[in-house]
Amino acid sequence: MKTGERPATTITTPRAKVTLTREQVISDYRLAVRSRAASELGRREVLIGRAPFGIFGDGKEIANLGMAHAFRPGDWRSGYYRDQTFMLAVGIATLEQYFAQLYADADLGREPFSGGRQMSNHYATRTVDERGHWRDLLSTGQTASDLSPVAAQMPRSVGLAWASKLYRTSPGLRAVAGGFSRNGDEVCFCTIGNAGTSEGLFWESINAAGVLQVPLVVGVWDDGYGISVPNEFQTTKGSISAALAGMQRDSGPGFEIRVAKGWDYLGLIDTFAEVTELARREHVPALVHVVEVTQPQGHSTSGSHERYKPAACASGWCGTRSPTPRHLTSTSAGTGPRSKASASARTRSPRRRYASSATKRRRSSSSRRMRRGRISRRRPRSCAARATRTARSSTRVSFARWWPCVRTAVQRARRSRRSRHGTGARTRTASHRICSAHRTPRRSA
Ligand SMILES: Cc1ncc(C[n+]2csc(CCOP(=O)(O)OP(=O)(O)O)c2C)c(N)n1
Ligand SMILES: [Mg+2]
Repeated sequence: MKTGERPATTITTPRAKVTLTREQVISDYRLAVRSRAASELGRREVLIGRAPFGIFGDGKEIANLGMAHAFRPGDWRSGYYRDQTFMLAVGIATLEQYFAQLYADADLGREPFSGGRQMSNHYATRTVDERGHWRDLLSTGQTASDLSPVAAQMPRSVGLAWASKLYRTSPGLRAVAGGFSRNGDEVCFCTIGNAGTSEGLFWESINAAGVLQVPLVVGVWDDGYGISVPNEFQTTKGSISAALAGMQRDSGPGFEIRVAKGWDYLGLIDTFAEVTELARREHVPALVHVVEVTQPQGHSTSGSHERYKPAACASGWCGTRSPTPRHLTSTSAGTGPRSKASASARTRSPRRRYASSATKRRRSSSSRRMRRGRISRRRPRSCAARATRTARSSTRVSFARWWPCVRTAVQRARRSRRSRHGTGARTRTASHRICSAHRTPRRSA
């Protein structure tokens, strides 16, 4: 752009020709930042004992947005716990509901997905109303209830996509399709993590979808790890798209397989739009392998990924670009994409990367201290200490101050939970019991 020239007000993606206005782009950016702030605040709420457990979608924001642009009312999602940005983008969830679920709020008005019975980031929409009558499933987006066993969403996503096929091809069904299907145009969007693709359910489902030729779009969010296990140790060729290459459709039926980068906003929108159009129009299944997504806070609130990932990965970069700006990754100080740490993480061999020399040094020093009886291996850190650490690392990035809407959501969810259970109720929650257990002094042998 030349100096003095007005910036373009729209941008069009190269292949699928999706046109985005400047307002749409800014609104996506805001949503990504809010979602990241919600993940950070969510973790903090768990570590200070206000919520029992958390698993979040940080690092997957842009991939989620890419998929959300292709989603239409009447479509289905069958996914896993990294889809909060998608759910916010397509309007199935709000930030208030997200925090209500984190606090396990039993009120269905506030936590409509499961009334506090599911883990965080587990969503669901209803197919029937209070009187047991079918709802109009074409007026809004739908999601099947999230399941905790890895890859359990896969067979169900094939079923949902197959339903579209049957509505299009079966005359008997077409006659009763009102409120369920418009000529079988509905697509099922399925999401799964890279490690989830090692499950048998994944392979059976992909094969079935390829044989049946159903409108299924699978997004694989690949952060390179399944908790602590890197791709090299569990996926043939270290890449699910490479392993599935033989399923790529050529002259005959098969899968449309694409690779996209988790930080490439326009590329993701373009890729998902293209394959979704194919799935909708011709019922060709597709898989988008989204690589270079990050996981800046680690797997869940039940662990510390600093213990098993190289420093660059644990800080959210892993030798790639972060899907949100650098200052938003709370622990990323000094480890940008071109830093020595990330460069060395890229070039190290898998086994060496798995246990870096820094990790080995730390392990051997802590085992020396353990032998001398200074620390005990299993001593749990107190919740208070963990909370202080988190609060300290977050002072640099004060999301709550920057993004009042996230703060309002968290406060509203807290307040309504308190008004229902009374202020003392928190002391009786599972989360508090967990925290008390952490505070219990450990007797060392
Ligand atoms: C059948 C089954 N085995 C193991 C687990 C424990 N588990 C939960 S998440 C997870 C790792 C999933 O990794 P990945 O699919 O890469 O998703 P990510 O969390 O990295 O996004 C494991 C092993 C489980 N929930 N279900
Ligand atoms: Mg993973």
